[in-house]
Parts: sequence; structure tokens; C-alpha cells
Amino acid sequence: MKLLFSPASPFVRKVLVLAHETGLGERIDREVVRASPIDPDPRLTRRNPLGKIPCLVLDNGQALYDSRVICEYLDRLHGGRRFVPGDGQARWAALTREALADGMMEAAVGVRYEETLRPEEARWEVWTTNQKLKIRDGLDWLEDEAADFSALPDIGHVAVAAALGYLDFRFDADGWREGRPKLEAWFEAFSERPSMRATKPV
Ligand code: GSF
Repeated sequence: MKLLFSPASPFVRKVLVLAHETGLGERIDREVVRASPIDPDPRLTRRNPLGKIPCLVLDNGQALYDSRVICEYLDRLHGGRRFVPGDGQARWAALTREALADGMMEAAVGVRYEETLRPEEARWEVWTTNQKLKIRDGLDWLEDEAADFSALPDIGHVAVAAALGYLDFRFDADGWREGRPKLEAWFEAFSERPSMRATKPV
């Protein structure tokens, strides 16, 4: 199978960290495509009409997206411990944590587009301020939860790690670690995992 991707995308990182954690990394070929909301790449849009990455193209030609669908698909492929629990409280907690992290990534990517793609005269300060508030409040929620993060990560933890890695990559100046010692400690430990080291954004 082939992943249409960019090494800078946090949503792609979530997929690749899971792939490495579940031993599927070698089974996924990668094709770099351009993922721009104002300059669609036909190699991507003919697979995903939304023009977004990650997009996983299976050997039979079927295209899977978005990152949540791809992660659940990959999690059913390997024979090991599931990262996406099949049912019960563990499932809903893991998927909600993934949704929080994905939403923080979405807000961060949105600010990045606002600051890099939107012409200066068209930028909207109120928008950026409120997207950053979503990230701040999400970080505070995660700081409260971090002490209870289980030693066995689920898809929610993988998504949180991808989101925090993206903040380091693109919003280092905002200093998310300040006042969040428990989340910082968890992330430093999680970042030592081979799956995280192998997928560090460039
Ligand atoms: C979001 C993917 C996304 O926004 C998912 O996979 O979970 N809900 C989707 N990807 C960005 C690239 S990024 O992660 O920086 C993307 O493809 N942007 C291009 C666009 O047209 O918005």
C-alpha cells in the first residue's frame, strides 16, 4: 500500500507512528505530494477529492482517508495489541483523546495557513487568536490528564504525541511546556520511542 504524504504533516505523523508501533512501517510505500489548500495537487485530488493528506492507497487501488480511518484500518492489519480499542469505555476515551489532538492539529495547521498563505491584508487576527485558545485549552486539559496516561499507549496517545511534536516543529516560540510539567514529562518519554524518532518532522 502507498501513503500519499508530506513529512511535515502532523496527521501523517500520527499514521506513521502507529505504523511503526505495529510493525507495518515496511509495508507502506510513500509518495510525497503537495498538500496546499490553495494549490491542489492532481496526484492527490484524484485519490482524495478533498486534496488532503494522509491518503492511503491500497494495493487494489482503493483510497482511504482521513487519518482516523487510516489508523483504524492499519490497526486491524497487525496481529498485536490494538491501539484502537474495539468497544467499551476504553474505545470512547481513546477516540475522544484522538479527536482532541486532531482538533489541536487542525487549529495549528489553520494558523499556519493564515500566517503563511493568506495575504497580509486579508489576515484576521481574531481568527488566529481563537485558534490558539483552542490549542491552549486543549493543552491544559491534557496536562490534567497526563498523570493518568497509561503505560500502554492507544491511538489517543499517538495523536497527542503527533500534535505536541507539531507544536515543537512549527510553534516552538509559543512554549507549550511552560506550566505543563506532567505533559512535558510524558512527551519527553514518549518521544524516545523508535516510532517517534523515525518520524520526526523535517
Ligand atoms: C486532516 C488532514 C489535513 O488537514 C485527517 O487526515 O485527519 N481530517 C484530516 N492535512 C493537511 C496537511 S497537514 O497535516 O499539514 C492538508 O492536507 N491540507 C491541505 C488542504 O487542502 O487543507
